[in-house]
Amino acid sequence: MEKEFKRTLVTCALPYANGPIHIGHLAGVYVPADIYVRYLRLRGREVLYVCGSDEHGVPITIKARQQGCSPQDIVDRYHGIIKDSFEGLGIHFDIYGRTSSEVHHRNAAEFFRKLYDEGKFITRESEQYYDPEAKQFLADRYIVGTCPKCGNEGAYGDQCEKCGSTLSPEELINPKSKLSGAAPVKKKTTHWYLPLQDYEPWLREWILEGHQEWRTNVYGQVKSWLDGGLQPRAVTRDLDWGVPVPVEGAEGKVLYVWFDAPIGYISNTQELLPDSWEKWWKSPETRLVHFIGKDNIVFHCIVFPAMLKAYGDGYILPDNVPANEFLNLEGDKISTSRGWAVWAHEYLQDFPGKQDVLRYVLTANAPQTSDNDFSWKDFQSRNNSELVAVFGNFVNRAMVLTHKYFGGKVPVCGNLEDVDREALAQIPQLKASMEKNLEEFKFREALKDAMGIARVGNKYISDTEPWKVAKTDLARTGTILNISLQICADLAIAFEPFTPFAAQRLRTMLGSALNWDVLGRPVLLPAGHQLGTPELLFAKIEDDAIQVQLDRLARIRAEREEAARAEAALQVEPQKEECSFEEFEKMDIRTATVLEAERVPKTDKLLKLTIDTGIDRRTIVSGIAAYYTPEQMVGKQICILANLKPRVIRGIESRGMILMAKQGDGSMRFITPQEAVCNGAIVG
Ligand code: B3M
Ligand code: ZN
Repeated sequence: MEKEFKRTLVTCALPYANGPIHIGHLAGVYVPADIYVRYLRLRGREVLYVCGSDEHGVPITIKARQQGCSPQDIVDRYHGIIKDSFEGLGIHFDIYGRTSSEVHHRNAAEFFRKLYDEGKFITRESEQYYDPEAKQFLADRYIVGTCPKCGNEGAYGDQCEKCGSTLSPEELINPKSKLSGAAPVKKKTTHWYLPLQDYEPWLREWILEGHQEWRTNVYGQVKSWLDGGLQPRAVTRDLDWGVPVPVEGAEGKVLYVWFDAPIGYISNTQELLPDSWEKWWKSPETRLVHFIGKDNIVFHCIVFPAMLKAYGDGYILPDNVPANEFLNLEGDKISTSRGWAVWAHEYLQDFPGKQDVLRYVLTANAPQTSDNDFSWKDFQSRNNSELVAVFGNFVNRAMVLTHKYFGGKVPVCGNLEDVDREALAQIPQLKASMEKNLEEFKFREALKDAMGIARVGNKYISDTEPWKVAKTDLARTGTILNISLQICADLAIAFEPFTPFAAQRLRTMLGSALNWDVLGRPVLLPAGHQLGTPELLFAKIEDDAIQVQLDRLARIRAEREEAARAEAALQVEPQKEECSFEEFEKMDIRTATVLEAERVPKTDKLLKLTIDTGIDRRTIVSGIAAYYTPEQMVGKQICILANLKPRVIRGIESRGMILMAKQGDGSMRFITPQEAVCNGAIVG
């Protein structure tokens, strides 16, 4: 049976304050959460909406090192940027806190301390890499070496970004510390672990039996973790950035970022509501919902609940965790480090006043059940052919015609005809579907319903043609416009969660505050009600604005390909099998000069060279046209293998081979003596 709750606590994953947020974050977590919260508020429900920056963790310390500043500088900078991006997009949390705050440090330390005092942790000694020069234990990310799978020399201790393998630092060949470059040594260290396996039966019952309504991607991931068997999980780290471990003998250790970060939800609530936070966290009448991305599922469904369970004291558990899959960008994985992203703060600069368009497109394409793709062409076409051509166009026609024929006052509604009744009848149905979808976190589908109302309106006004009817029957025109305006009011409500800026403009135009309950009722705006001035809700996005974005991405792609090529060029082949001196002696390598050169017709690769070998003049066909023009070759002294068995290439007999140095990316350069020598000198 559905439980009745009095209030809802909505949390959004706390973004790491080590970079700005991008459309992947927005589509996966923040836009759906915001839709949900706005919807609940429209319905008059009691909601608390909590988020904040996650300001600990190794990536932040690495970024600080790269930029030559302190971790605090990094989190201060990105906390501000991220907070402003959310505000700019209409995502207004009740509190956007930070885990570097004093309240949080105190809270997280107290949380650890209680579990520690109650013997809820186990300790384990292990050997970990240590930098003897920097005198510091090394997080996996701080160790680089050669990938055992693909030979990439820049693989990290946890992952090779080249071949995508997950690694452990032990697997790296020639590991080096990123701090000092020294070879790390193994050193013993002790850490505290939460024995997750003890919570397994309870987790099974609570989630696998009790929450079968959770999204299949979430439920499935939880099930496979549980079926795989849970292991003790370290909750401390050897690091100097984070919440210090509050027990004796733990100098130089901090809480693991995934231990302190979820406590951040509680800390932020406390900071906002020092006197009443407990009603949000410890009342069975509160429904807790975590919005997150799929990579955070294990922490929110297994680790944090186990922590809360261990702590006891009446903490509630999430009633749902609607995690999304990932959003790709133009067919490629979004990657912060490679710059392959659309950043929220840049979008707001490039498309001022178009926050709704991004919210709309990210919802229409939400990666709810599987990864999905964002493309700029789709962005443009959804704006132009949906928001502008359907929603905006309908509202504009209704408003402008009412001003034209009725002085901007809602006209009287006369007798209804079938076409009127049919249009009106669809709205409550769409509303019911929308409610169901929103309650079930199906935001993409709910948006379709909302757009369905706009389509009903747009079709209705096109079919009834009030601008024509006005020539003969002004009363009927009034009825049509009355109905159209009621639908406009429905839209102002239905779109509030999705496109809040446009919804607000529409309310202002309609001169009415509207709540969810009236959506779909016959009269939202009474006859005689004075409307405001019509203005366009959405504007067309032209090709050039899209081209700017495509060009930017093309530049990033080109730079990335160039970097990959440059890196490939440096890859060298392993040494070949041994050969004897006699075998080598058989090869007649000697100097020669190119006398003539021309392209071999109908090929891109081949040059036909006439060569003075010192012993004769001959023709050699060589595959170097991609690297040298015929003009560049003429007069050059080169080395050739003279006694290679002749071959006929493209109908030309080639006698010998030009010696080339070939790099890892396939590019070639010919070998030339350091100083000019006579042709025919033996090389060996
Ligand atoms: N800082 C966000 C991430 O994985 C991570 C979430 C913490 S939520 C408590 O992007
Ligand atoms: Zn690799």
